[in-house]
Amino acid sequence: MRLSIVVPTYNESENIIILIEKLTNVLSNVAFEIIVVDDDSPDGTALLVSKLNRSNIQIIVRQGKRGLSSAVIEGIERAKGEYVLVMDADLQHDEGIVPEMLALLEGKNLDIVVGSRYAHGGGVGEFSKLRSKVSEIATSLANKFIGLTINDPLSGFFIVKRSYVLPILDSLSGKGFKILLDIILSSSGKPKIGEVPYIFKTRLAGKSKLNSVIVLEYLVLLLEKRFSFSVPLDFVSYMLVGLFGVLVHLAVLYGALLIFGFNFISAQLVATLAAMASNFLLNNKYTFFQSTHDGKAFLKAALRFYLLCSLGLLINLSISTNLFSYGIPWYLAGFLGTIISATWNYMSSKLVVWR
Ligand SMILES: Nc1nc2c(ncn2[C@@H]2O[C@H](COP(=O)(O)OP(=O)(O)O)[C@@H](O)[C@H]2O)c(=O)[nH]1
Ligand SMILES: [Mg+2]
Repeated sequence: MRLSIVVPTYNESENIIILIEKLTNVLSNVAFEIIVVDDDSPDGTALLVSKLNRSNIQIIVRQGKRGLSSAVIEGIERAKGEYVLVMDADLQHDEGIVPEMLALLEGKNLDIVVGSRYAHGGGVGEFSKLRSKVSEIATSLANKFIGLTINDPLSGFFIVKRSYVLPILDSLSGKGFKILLDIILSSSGKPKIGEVPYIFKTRLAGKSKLNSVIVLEYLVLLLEKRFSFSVPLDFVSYMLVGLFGVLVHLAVLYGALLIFGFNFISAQLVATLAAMASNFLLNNKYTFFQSTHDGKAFLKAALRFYLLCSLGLLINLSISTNLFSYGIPWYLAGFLGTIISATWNYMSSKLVVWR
């Protein structure tokens, strides 16, 4: 088979069938298969595809929303074609250029051909100002940081030779949205890359799953690849949220003491509760966005979070006061107590609150 098409989906029931029809039309001369990798979308995307009952369409259903890059990797593992095309389900990528991409790849014997929004003749359609800016900065960062010279290293629309990507599948980070960059950065040599311009279309149905966490994911990916280390992204996010919590704490402490005239211990108590609230809300929205709680579960989760963090506070107090009483200097005792309780909070949040 010449081409395997990997399509990651999350709640794309309004788009996926249209995409399959469009691909089938445009690829009438190509032997291809489609591999849909769905994270058990609540809107029934997977069921819809399996009802088509076509022999050249496979569907992988994974439990829980596990992320775009890792979905693409699972799809590539399953692919049998000589080339693998990765594209979104939401019709924003122009299937019309696929034959041209394939011809370029075969004609020039390249490793990767990218559908490019930023090559001459391409465009981003109706991106919001903010998103254009973020996309522009992220692109130039990738080029500077890594020494790439392609116009759109963050594209989610590309063809790669399967024999090129197979040996590096295990070294991919699998985090976030930036699978192409991940592939390029994980190769040992420089891949031979071509680009075909296209205009990124506006999403007509369904919602974008992009949120601000991906900016953080992106930076972590760059750092990881540049310096070859690995940190769990949610840990970085948790600690940033915690630092912000300290600011909230100090601000509320200030207000309670100096504006509302509380005594110190009540002011400190109110500030602690406020910081925990801020930590809970931000972690719920960003750090653990893949298992966010809302509705009834929200209150239950908040209660658990408060209990576990209070326990963290007790651990902090008992460790630091003990260390201090053994003659360890105050800053070291305070620091160690804080680190240990922060780790406790992180582990218990991850394992209990946002399991
Ligand atoms: N399997 C899977 N697919 C995802 C996930 N997040 C996004 N997608 C799919 O990845 C593609 C790109 O996502 P989209 O939200 O449109 O990103 P945007 O175009 O950058 O706004 C779409 O086909 C989504 O359905 C995920 O967590 N798991
Ligand atoms: Mg999209």
